[in-house]
Amino acid sequence: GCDDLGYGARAGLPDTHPLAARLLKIMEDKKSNLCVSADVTRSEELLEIAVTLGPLICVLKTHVDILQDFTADVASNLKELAVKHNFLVFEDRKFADIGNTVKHQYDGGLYRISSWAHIINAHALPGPGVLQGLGAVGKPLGHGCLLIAQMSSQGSLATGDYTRAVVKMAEDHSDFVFGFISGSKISDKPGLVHMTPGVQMQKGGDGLGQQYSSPEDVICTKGSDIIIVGRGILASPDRLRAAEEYRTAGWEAYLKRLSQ
Ligand code: 5FU
Repeated sequence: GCDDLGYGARAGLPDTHPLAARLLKIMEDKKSNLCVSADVTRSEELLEIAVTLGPLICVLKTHVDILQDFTADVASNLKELAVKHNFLVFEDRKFADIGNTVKHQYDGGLYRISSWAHIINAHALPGPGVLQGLGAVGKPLGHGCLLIAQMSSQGSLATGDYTRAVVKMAEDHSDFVFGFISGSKISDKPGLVHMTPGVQMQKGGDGLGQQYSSPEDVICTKGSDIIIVGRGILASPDRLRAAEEYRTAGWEAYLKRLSQ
């Protein structure tokens, strides 16, 4: 509607986290609110997705712990491709432990996530300590965190009062948290970014609890900012064409929202 600022305008607001500003600017420049979820098990395929779909996306989302052949080179290649094609890398690690543990999980181990992922996410379940631990690592690096306020899966317990408490925790930690994983817009603060998984053109599910909504529904009706698409693109015989279809659908839904 008329009080609904565009991505570019939100990037320029004084309260917008620098990483959110960078993301919103990328979205405006590339006319893309598409995040591809690169849920593959071989590194070569992950990098191929980054090469071919990189120009169409604002964010590449990874689950690095499902790769069977991860090496430090994969991370550095991903970093280079993110620069080349101007997208951000989001490791969907869903941290959910005490601050001291998540600090090590973020910075160390085999994956050294903080050395290559611009964006991570966390459950609010442990309380603010999870953000203190992650922030100790991520803030000096200029990284940002999304809080999981809702989930796309059937029977999710992240609803109602829990979701409202997550919004408050995000707003209270705006030096590190720059948005949400949610099904819809849940905060009126224009600097916060909403990213929504469980997106496919066709409604339905996957038989393991996943539930899908369309790009139009997520962006235009629900007021979220970014569609996260995995199998809707990955299962297509022509991934490039499928990604272009999702990019267009997401962007047209955004333009429709702005014009309402
Ligand atoms: F937080 C969430 C959530 O609530 N639902 C999700 O589906 C994360 N996801 C991720 O988005 C999930 O782990 C997959 O990586 C991706 C959805 O993939 P799909 O193939 O589009 O169903």
